[in-house]
Formats: sequence, structure tokens, C-alpha cells
Amino acid sequence: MIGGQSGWGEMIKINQDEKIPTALTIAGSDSGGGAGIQADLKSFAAVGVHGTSAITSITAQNTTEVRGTQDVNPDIIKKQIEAVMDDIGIDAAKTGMLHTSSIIKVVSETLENYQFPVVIDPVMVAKSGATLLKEGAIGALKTLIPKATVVTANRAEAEKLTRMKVNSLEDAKNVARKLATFGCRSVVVKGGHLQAEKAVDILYLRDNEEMRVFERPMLEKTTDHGTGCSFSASIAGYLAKGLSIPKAVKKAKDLVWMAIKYGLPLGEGHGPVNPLALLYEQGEKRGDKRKIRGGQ
Ligand code: PXL
Repeated sequence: MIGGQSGWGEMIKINQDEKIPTALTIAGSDSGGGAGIQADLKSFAAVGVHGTSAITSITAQNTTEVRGTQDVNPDIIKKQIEAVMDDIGIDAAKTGMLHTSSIIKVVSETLENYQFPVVIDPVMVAKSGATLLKEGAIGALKTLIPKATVVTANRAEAEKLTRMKVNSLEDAKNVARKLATFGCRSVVVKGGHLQAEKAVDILYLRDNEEMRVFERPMLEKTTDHGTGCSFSASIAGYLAKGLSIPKAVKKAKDLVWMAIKYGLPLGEGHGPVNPLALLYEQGEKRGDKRKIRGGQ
């Protein structure tokens, strides 16, 4: 155990004899620090797992625009995953931006060798509207879905993958069932504005054909860049710690809600979410002097 007399010291207990849970993000880099691997690594830290990364693409990005993208060579993507697995180990992984069919193919082939749970966030466009998945790569993305323990799709992504329309809660449930037929264990359809003043997410569990609904009051805030990344990464983090799928999804939703509420009003566009807000709040409750930064 480490720690001293201060709030943080009393709160964080690290037993180095216990197994340290580890999670991997296979995703793109956002130079603005709002989404992508930057959001994922913060979320892993907030959940209390060691975060590792396999970078698939580098985006030159801020809160308003993506100025350029450079894909990483598929061979190096594979080597990043293997290097982490062979030495550190991986308890759970998530995928984010997988720009092209060849990137999806190498990720799919590499993951085939491993058993850990995988959360697939079928990222297609950035908050600023830039394309993060090439038009011709949707078919390849569908072939990755059977590897998923959880797929987290927003409305637009769910519609593209299933060619169905989502205009109501009932539609969201139907689309979740449809996505599950692609072969994944569970599906979250992130409802966003489906119901007035509520952020509603649907979780469908294929094993027992169970549908769960998670609700939170809608936050009308623009500090939401990286919301989807932070959500899928924290689900992966909680799965790495051994939580069940429904518990992981519920806790991830709580984390993301706080991350938006206390998001960082930076830049002219959508400000970065603040996945560490949950930790700061816990610290404040325990008398830590640090205050939550970000919008109130
Ligand atoms: O939120 C999806 C996303 C994923 N990955 C990268 C991004 C974004 C959104 O901007 O930049 C790298």
C-alpha cells in the first residue's frame, strides 16, 4: 500500500501484491486530447486499471476540426498489440477509430489469437463532422463485430450498420437486437436525444435475450468531445476489473455523465470531456483540497 496523511493518500490504496488489471485501447490519437486514445487512457486511469495503447491513426485535431490523418502501418498496429500482450498482459480491450479495411483486418486477425473481452466502438465520424472510417470499410467493420463482448453504437452508427432507422426507444431496442445477430455478446445503443430531457441507453444481452434501459438527465453542455471514447473505454476498464457486462455499462454511464458535466471548456468547439471528474469528486468528498475543474 502507498499513501500518506493527505486525502489522496488515504483514498488510493495500491496493493502491489495483487494482480493489477490492465486494459488496451486500439484507437486513433486526437492531438487535442479530447477523444481517441487520450480520452481512453484517462478513462482507464479513472476506473483504476493500467492503460496501454495500440495507435491506429494519428489525427491533427482540435475542438473544431480534423486537419489531417496519418494511418499507422498495419504491421506496427499488430506489433503494438502483441508487445503489450506478450509482456504486460491484457484483461480487456476496446477498439475506437479503425480508419480503413486493412486496419480492421489486421486488428481482427490479431484479436483472433486472444480470449480477453473486447468492446467495439464503431467510430465513424468525429464530433466536428470529419470522417474517421472510410466509406468502403463498413463491411469490414461488420466482420469484426462477432469478436465483441459489447458493441457501443450511437444512433447514426447503429443505423449505418443495420440499415434500419432509429426514431424511438422501440426502434433502438429493435436495432440492438439486430446488431446482436451479427454475433456479438451484447449491444449498447446510445439513445442521446431519443426522449426529451433524458439520455437513454439500451443494453441488449444476447445470452439471455435481456433488454435493460439506463437513464440519466440530459446535460445540455458542449463539453462532450470524447464522450463515446470515454464510454467504451470505461466499459473495457470495468470488464478488466471483472465486472459483469450490465454493471460495467452502468458504471461507465455514471462516469461519462460526470465527465460531461465537469467537461473542460477549452477551444472554440466541443470541449474535451473530463473522465477524471469522478475521481476528483470522490477526492473532494474525502476532503481533498483539489476542486473539480471544468464547467459547472
Ligand atoms: O469520438 C470518436 C473519435 C474517436 N477517435 C478519434 C477521434 C474521435 C472524435 O473526434 O478524434 C481519434
